[in-house]
Amino acid sequence: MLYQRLRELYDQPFLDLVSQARQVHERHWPTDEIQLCTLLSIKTGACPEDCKYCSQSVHNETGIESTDLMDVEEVRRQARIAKDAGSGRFCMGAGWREPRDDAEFEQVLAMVREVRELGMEACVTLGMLNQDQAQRLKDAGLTSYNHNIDTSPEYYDSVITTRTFEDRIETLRNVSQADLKVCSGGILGLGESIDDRLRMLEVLSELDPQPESVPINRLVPIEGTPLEGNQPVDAFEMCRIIALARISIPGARVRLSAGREDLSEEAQTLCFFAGANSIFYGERLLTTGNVTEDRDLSLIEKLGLKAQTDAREAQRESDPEPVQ
Ligand code: SAM
Ligand code: DTB
Ligand code: SF4
Repeated sequence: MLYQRLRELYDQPFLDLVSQARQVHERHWPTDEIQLCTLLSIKTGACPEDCKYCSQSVHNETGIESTDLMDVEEVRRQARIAKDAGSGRFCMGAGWREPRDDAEFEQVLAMVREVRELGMEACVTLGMLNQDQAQRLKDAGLTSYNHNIDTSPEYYDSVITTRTFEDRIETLRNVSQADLKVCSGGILGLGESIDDRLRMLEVLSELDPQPESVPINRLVPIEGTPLEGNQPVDAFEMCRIIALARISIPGARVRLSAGREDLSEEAQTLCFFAGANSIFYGERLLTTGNVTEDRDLSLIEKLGLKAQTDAREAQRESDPEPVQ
């Protein structure tokens, strides 16, 4: 969807925007269902990239402990625990610029196979990917590859300088060419303008094919990063962007991602109403905490939602109708 149209939608009164997003949501998705995704950091820290928000970059002095790549057995154990706790998707993240074609990549392929064997959706985020690597992940049974564009092309250089926006798009192209689904979204609260947020959604919605899932993260400010003192993103702002993501990418799972810990249950509910139908579930994200499972399950129950626990694709209209 083009910037101008996104701007018009955005400039409406809040409730009008949310109401339109809800209509789109109702046409494309079951309204009582939420996807629960569990994150696991399979290799933490010592990352050469200079992403200004990230605890894992060597350029930031955050004091997190770096780890080697996790054993396949341990990943299997964690995935099993996640499945037993009701999670339907297992997302594994590595603090890499890109994977090398070595034994460690083989190890990641083995992790993907294990997760798929448990009947969960499997997603990995390993940094930049070439076509051959994408194909090997596809062959191992990977459901989706996460690679966020993070922000607008214009603001990108203010956040990351060690690789370009175009590099990110190329990885997404390689992922799609291997017939893998794309999971791509961004972060709010980096110091970007509203225009940047809309441009980010313009780029995401113009991807062909559109992403299968769109994580909208709210910056988790991390001590020792250049963004540690950033102002928290207002819940209504978060909700507006979720509504726009729902309208412009109707067939995607829109994920209310990092930064839920200090959003009230009411604010999260508003985000669900505006089209978010996925969350990160489990007490940890990658290097920071998350809402506890008990609290999430209690909110899900209060709202009469049910977790989508199997690996099927949710029903959606194959031919999305544009919002007038
Ligand atoms: N190294 C890989 C990469 O950057 O593609 C994968 C891991 S990286 C941590 C995955 C995504 O998590 C980032 O693109 C960013 O959108 C999100 N993220 C990282 N740190 C964050 C933070 N402090 N707050 C919110 N989102 C964050
Ligand atoms: C995404 O969009 N958000 C996740 C996942 N994809 C890999 C990561 C959130 C990280 C939050 C900060 C941390 O725990 O280090
Ligand atoms: Fe490395 Fe990914 Fe963190 Fe950037 S976001 S520093 S690439 S782990």
